[in-house]
Amino acid sequence: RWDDIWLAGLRDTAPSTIFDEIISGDIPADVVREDEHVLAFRDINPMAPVHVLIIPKDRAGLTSLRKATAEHTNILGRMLLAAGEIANDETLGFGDGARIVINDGPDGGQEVNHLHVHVLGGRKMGRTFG
Ligand code: DGP
Repeated sequence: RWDDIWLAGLRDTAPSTIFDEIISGDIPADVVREDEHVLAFRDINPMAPVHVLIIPKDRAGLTSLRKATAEHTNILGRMLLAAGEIANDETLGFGDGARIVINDGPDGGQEVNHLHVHVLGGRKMGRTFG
């Protein structure tokens, strides 16, 4: 059907990743928040006292931010709003600030091909981006 073809076109055919297994519950994760659209959980290899990853539950085309289109405006907004709220919640009692990062593509330091926003906090961040 036409809408199946349309939806297929929006979908990313890249192989599934470990994050799909976290979404399905096959691999456990320390979940910070979950709703219909986004899942947030603690990074297994934290780079700061607070290190949370926010991912879209439906990857639909979003292995990487560079693949995003206007179709993804809603989920991108939800992810950034969640990032701000989680940064506030998780850094209560620490200073004033957090770092919100998206690594994009191999040369951007992205290792898992499922769009994710890093929320880092609980320590003062340096100015270097590696
Ligand atoms: P990036 O390099 O931006 O693709 O970040 C991927 C992050 O995902 C990295 O900081 C480690 C984290 N990570 C990888 N595998 C797992 C996992 O199985 N569980 C959790 N909680 N985090 C993971």
